Amino acid sequence: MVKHWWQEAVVYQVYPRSFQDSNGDGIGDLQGLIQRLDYLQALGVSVLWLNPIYQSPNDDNGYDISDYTQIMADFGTMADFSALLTQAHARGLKIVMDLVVNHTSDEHPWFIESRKSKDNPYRDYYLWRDGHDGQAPNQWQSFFSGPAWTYDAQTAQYYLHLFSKKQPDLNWANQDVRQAIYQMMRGWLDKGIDGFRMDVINMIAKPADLQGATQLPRNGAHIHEYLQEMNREVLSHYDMMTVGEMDGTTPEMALQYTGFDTHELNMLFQFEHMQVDADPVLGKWRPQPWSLPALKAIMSKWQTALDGKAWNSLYWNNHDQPRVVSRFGDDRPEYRVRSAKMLGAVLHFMQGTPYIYQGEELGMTNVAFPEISQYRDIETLNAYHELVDSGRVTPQAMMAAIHHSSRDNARTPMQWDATANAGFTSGTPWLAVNPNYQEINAQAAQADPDSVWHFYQQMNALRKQYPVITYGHYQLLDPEAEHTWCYARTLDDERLIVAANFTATPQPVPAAAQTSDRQLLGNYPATQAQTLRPYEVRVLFNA
Ligand code: TEU
Ligand code: CA
Repeated sequence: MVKHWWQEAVVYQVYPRSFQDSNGDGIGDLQGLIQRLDYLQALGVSVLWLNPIYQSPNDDNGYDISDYTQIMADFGTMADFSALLTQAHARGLKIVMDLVVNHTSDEHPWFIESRKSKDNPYRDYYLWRDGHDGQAPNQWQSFFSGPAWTYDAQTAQYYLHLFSKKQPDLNWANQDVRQAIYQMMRGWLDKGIDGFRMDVINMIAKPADLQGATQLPRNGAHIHEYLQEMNREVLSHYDMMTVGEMDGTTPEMALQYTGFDTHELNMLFQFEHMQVDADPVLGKWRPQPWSLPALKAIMSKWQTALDGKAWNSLYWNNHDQPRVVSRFGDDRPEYRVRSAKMLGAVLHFMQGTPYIYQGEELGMTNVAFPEISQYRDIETLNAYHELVDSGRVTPQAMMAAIHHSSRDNARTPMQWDATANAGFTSGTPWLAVNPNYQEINAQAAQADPDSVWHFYQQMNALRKQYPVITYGHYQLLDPEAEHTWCYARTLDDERLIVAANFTATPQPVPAAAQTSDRQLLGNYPATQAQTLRPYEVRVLFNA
């Protein structure tokens, strides 16, 4: 069996803007993160993935980079970054940076040059096309609402941007672009970072005939060529981990992108399970009820298809997604802690590397700000204006959808304690704190042995002790059951059974979990009783 350190890791995702402010300006920063490293070490995670911390005008909170070699002034300096790296490594924590190279900011020097003239040496760093009859080159709509092309009067051409118009797409067909990116990557790796999470990396390869294309570009013809080149020129020279963000990939594609012997990436984030509650047309802005058999089928398909050939990344939420306890669990006070633990266990006992998004270990919930003016996320604000101003969605329905789906659900500041602004800042936070911080916060959770925090800590500790948690084969045992999820993991003579109740009503214990196996972990006192209590999870072990 092939084994790598990143298969045995637990990754903790830090959204630096919302993690810890150290200087009272209301924005989280690197010194704040350094202050919290002991907390992360105590939780027992092994890798920190930081959302982008490079220089940026923050049209999309750092995903619009104007200088890849500088730290965003709001977050600190390069000296702060070096201190973070040293202090993290001293605690056994690796650092993974976000790599955003599908696009840059329109304020990046490359784009400032590129837009100057058609014969500028940087012109071909981006994707410029003529319009026809005063119209954009094609009908593509950006992910952040409105056309994916913006007209630039200076040279009378349009440039492509799959995201905001301040995020022009790079032209990966240009080998100078690729070499410049590889050089930048080497710079960070030589500084000592331990890996990259690669933003929308399966969108970098655009079709040769951009104008004629009808579908937004994903998994384009040259994508494997580019990733293999990147691997050859950069990745293979370092002891590092990579995870590609890849919406629109299937397990079959993952075998090529992340196969143990394909020399591309180590892991990818698939999105199929993030779509179980979306409308076919309006997507997340018209949330739909979701079904547990559908969720189980997706996760189980990935488990089975990759086993022995590639490696899953396991996540329930991140900075773009709603909080999992509000989405797949039950965030009412009586069930929040139980359902958050149940979801944690169901995810962490599957095969793959688990990713914890900041605050998930506290059971942090979605937020429901009453006014659109309280939101900061560009995707949310643009969608509100597009759908409400055109009359397609009522303001009430849109606010309800935002409360369910907005990216700001995940971005409210980390809840550290019950003092003003949850201990996140002494100033005014850039995005308001969730009003439930007096009850839900790290200090309270660390003081309570029954908290979600201690449960996550226990899972992290068990992973180090039982190889079956990392390497065991997965088998779904109750595909049809509507309210429970039961699966097995096996490795040599070791077997784990996980049985979970996804509802607030008692459910029969799935047949496979009716054993005398020892309970390794649970969110109720252990019992042989034949019912799973509300949101109960049992992890049973036999060797
Ligand atoms: O997200 C990619 C992406 O596809 C998002 O638009 C996603 O579909 C959406 O947020 C879910 O509603 C990545 C980053 O994670 C995101 O934060 C950035 O805004 C985006 O790329 C552009 O860089
Ligand atoms: Ca700050």
